[in-house]
Amino acid sequence: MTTDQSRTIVRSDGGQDRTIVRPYGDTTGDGRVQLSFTLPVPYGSSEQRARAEGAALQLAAKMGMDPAMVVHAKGMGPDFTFFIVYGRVAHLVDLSEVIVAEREFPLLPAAEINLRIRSALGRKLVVVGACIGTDAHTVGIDAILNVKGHAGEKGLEYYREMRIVNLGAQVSVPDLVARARAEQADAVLVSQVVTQRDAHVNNTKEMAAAFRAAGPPQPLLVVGGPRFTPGSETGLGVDKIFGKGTGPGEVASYLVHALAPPQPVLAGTAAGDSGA
Ligand code: B12
Repeated sequence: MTTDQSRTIVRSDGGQDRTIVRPYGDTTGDGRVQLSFTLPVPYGSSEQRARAEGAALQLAAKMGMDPAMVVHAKGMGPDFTFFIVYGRVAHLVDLSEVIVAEREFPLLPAAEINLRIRSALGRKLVVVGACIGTDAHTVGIDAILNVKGHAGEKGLEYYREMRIVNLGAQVSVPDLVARARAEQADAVLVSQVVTQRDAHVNNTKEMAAAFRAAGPPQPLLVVGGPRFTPGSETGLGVDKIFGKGTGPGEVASYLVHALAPPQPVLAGTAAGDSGA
């Protein structure tokens, strides 16, 4: 069955799986989207306002919004204007072409994580964490490391078999490398939230290069922050990238996946653990 708003596939059981969808504003499939952006144009006099809104509409038209209307415009200082534009796009989304990256490791309960560390390392797994460069946004790294955790999940400090050293904000790369070596870190967890002028990318590359230059032993390098794209590890020279909405349990599971592989179970031994 085909409609002008979306293509649907009729299943043999009579149900419908929609594979082609369009954005929805007022009515289903009407193609309406909302876009916000800033232009370096003033929004002072009535003439400037008219020109600014015309500029916004020109951009919207070039992006394929037709019709489009400026639903909000606000001067940002004397030389800039922030806009919200609402309009229709003709583009279709094919859900069958959406690729969802699968996690390459299983999510494990805390008891199993502790057991894996004990069996594989025979000691605590050492994690050193920090916000590097000038970045002072510690809430994200604290959400992962602090015992209170994030969104109902306990942080890494909760895990009995992990030793966490949280260095806090604005740690320089040389200080991080020196401390990681002094603590004999198995993993270094770095947070980068500020992305202006690609600070997060540059700081991450600098950090990875510094650890490489320091020579072995190389800790596992894990970086996170809301504007990183998971999967971009190779270009940044690190082992793992985590993006927005990461939970501490996911990070703990990754750490044992990478550093504490499952050990062969010997006949006659029972694997039990009371918890974290
Ligand atoms: C709180 C906050 C602050 C606080 C920070 C307090 C603190 N101790 O952290 C204060 C007031 C100090 C601050 C200052 C500034 N801020 Co600020 N701040 C925010 C705000 C409102 C919330 C950030 C936050 O706490 N999020 C909650 C945490 C839990 O989320 P998260 O960081 O994304 O972390 C999660 C994941 O990303 C991931 N994760 C993060 N790190 C890591 C690390 C690892 C290893 C792993 C595995 C996962 C992981 O896991 C976490 C849990 O899911 C954001 C806007 C916003 N709504 O996001 C702006 C924001 C981040 N700030 C911004 C800016 C510009 C600044 C300032 C430059 C402002 C100024 N002109 O002074 C300064 C910079 C200070 C500095 N030197 O860094 C911009 C950044 C723009 C950009 N993209 O670069 C934002 C986006 C606001 C904005 N829209 O403009 N800020």
